[in-house]
Amino acid sequence: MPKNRTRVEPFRSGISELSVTARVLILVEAPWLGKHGRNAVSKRKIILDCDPGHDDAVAILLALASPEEIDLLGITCVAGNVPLELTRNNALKVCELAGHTDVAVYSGCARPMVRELNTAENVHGESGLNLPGDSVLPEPSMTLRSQHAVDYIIETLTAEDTGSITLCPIGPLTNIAVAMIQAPEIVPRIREIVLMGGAAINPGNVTPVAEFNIYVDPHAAHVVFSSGVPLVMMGLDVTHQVLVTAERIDALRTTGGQVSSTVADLMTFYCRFDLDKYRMEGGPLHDPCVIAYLIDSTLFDLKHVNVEIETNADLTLGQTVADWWTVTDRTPNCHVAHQADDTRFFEVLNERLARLP
Ligand SMILES: [Ca+2]
Repeated sequence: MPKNRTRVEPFRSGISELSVTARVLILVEAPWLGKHGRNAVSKRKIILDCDPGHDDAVAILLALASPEEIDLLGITCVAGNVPLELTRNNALKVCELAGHTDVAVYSGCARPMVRELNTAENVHGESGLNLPGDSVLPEPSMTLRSQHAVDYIIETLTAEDTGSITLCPIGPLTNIAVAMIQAPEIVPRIREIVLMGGAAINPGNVTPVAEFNIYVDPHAAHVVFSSGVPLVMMGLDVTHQVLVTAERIDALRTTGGQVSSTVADLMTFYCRFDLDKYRMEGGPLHDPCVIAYLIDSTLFDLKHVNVEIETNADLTLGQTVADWWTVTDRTPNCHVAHQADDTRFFEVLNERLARLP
């Protein structure tokens, strides 16, 4: 086994020796098993914190299509790919597209903690969710909940059992960090944070070393990465392995219903940027990696390392500095995904999206 594959393999080989009954008992009863051994069988209560965004839209749809593994308590929106007024409206549009008009959607922070907001209309279009020809999805009839996203996150973590809620940020980390600052008592109540952001061994995508979500609010990222909460990082290391090629867009269009077809259209718009700018064979489907990991953690290989956020230096602002080879004595704080099974990822995605209308 390669040295850098540190996901709980020793344990898995251990349970393979046991009877089926014993394995079932362990999976159901044993809290010491740890989250990585349980992901495939335990349903997670999650709050999805997002800035839609094409890949955010796919992540929302994938979560809504996966009720066996994911209990989506609420969607919280933050400024990121486009300003907050657009990200929150796009979240409503996506829920409505899926026919899930009962989802609770909350509006959060309109700007990063310290820096001015940087947006990405060059990738996502002026609306944040443009379709080919710069058309957009219909305006939603759903409305936002009146509570602020940060208050919702705090209230939910306080009300639910300790260790029962997984936070899934797929935009800048502002809402999560502000919640941690406003109510530090929630921090030990969080089961885990599975986030899209950063790059451990890959180059950056907005600066030579920084990934967009972390770069937009590096101070918030610092709060989260130094919080002590168990972290799983789906960064560019894996998202650049999960590429929406023309063939995969065709597969979406032909296997599912209206939602899959609309996702194919969204991806057609989205991919043009990466094809032009990075000469990739397809657009990286960043945010859905978070949800795919919750559905089936074996889609990814992870390594437990120390990751800290650069907040001071101009040249490397927002870099996720990962101690990949343990050259420091810093304590590992983050499971970094570094290998994705892209073929199986798209099989899961297609199958799930086809469940929607
Ligand atoms: Ca996002």
